Amino acid sequence: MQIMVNIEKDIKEIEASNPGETEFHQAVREVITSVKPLIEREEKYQKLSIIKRITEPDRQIKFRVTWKDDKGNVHVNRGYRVQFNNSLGPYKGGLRFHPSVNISVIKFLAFEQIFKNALTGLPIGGGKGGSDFDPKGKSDNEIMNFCQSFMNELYRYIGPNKDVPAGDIGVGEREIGYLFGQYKRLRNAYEGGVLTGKGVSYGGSLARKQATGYGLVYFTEEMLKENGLDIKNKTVCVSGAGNVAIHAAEKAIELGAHVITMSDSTGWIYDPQGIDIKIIKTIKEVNRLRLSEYHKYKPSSKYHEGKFMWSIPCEIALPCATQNEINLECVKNLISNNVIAVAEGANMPVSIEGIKLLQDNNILFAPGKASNAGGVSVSALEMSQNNIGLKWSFEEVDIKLKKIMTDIFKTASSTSKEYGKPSDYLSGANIAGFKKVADAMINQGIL
Ligand code: NDP
Ligand code: 2IT
Repeated sequence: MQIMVNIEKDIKEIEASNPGETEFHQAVREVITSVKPLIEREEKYQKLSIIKRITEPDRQIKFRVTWKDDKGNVHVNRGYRVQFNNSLGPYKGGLRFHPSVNISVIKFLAFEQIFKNALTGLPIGGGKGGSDFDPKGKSDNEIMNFCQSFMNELYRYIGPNKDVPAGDIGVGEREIGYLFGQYKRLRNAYEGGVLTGKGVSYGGSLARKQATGYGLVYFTEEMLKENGLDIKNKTVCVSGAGNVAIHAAEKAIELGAHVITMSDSTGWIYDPQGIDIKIIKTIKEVNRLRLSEYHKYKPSSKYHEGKFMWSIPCEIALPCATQNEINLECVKNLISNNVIAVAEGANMPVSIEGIKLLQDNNILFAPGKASNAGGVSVSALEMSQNNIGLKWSFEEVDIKLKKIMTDIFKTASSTSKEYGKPSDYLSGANIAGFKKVADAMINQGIL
């Protein structure tokens, strides 16, 4: 017997009790709408108020971060850690340092992380944190001061079996190093598994840096394969020029794709001859400069100031910058240029209306919580290596990553079929992730 559910009423109530949190509302709407067929199938989810429970974080921590710049001026930023759900393992998720960070952004990211982490099949719960601190233009010393002050407060709430942060926008190996150093000093203990994305010489996993971007391409390959297609010789547009974008482009090129765009927060480049990823690494990773520099190395390329609107024709789109970077207008540009697949490297880069238009036009769509899960997966492998005191080779980790991404794809695909929505990988991923977390919550009692 099918159960009557009023999903819209639940969503409206969640919106009303979290006023103004637009990104969080968007993530909740996307997940809750697509799990309707699951809620209708089994009475227990409604009876035990799972929607209300799963959308309310275990706790939300907000704190002051005071730090001194190189001129001696004192600054105050706000720090956050949202510990959303630990039914499957310790809270796990990155830290984002960006001026746009607020409680809504951190909650949406932590909420997505719960289901992403469930899909990996590894024992990790969902959390996220960060600060409205802007790392742009700051000296190394200022970054270190900020990270140390941030950890002076955060250390009380985290631990290898409690909550394990990692990187995200604005937080890479350098920042994780400073955060880890301060945690170690405050605890007077070497607890390697408290943070992931560490430098490889002190407990970091090989292939963690590459994992999100490579994993995105492994997932995309699987999705194309199921639909009789191949990434080889395809034209690919990538957005972003950070950790995820660089390694997605690198792997796509290695597999024979033709990557022709990348972007950053000030502009975008179009290189019809194909992006040279070595040049991008020199500009963004080594020198921390703007993408406009690329033209100096490759005069045949073109730099455009402003937001990338996905107006360059491509067959595969890999958005790897930030949330809502692909609005309806961008989707219309992609469709009019005959795109065949859009796979999310960033978290929630395509708006809800954008996803609908893509799916209505039968364009393959890979949802971020499935397709960008490679990073957190290798983070969990880093925790395992720290636990057992061993280090796996790059190849060993890469093979495990590929298998995890293939399994996530298979789960999303088979679940989409099981619930009557074949090739709707968004519904498949959301239902599979949600079911796993909800069932664990139910088994662990009313908490
Ligand atoms: P980085 O900080 O390394 O890179 C982010 C890139 O996106 C930069 O090129 C940045 O421009 C650009 N960007 C950031 N914000 C904006 C904005 N508001 N408008 C335009 N461009 C912007 O971050 P990551 O590569 O780590 O993260 C990218 C995305 O991937 C995020 O959505 C993140 O949540 C997601 N993600 C990251 C994972 C990871 O392991 N790192 C794992 C899974 C998902 P600029 O160079 O000018 O700063
Ligand atoms: O969004 C994400 O999955 C990340 N930023 C990575 C999280 C992690 O704990 O490695």
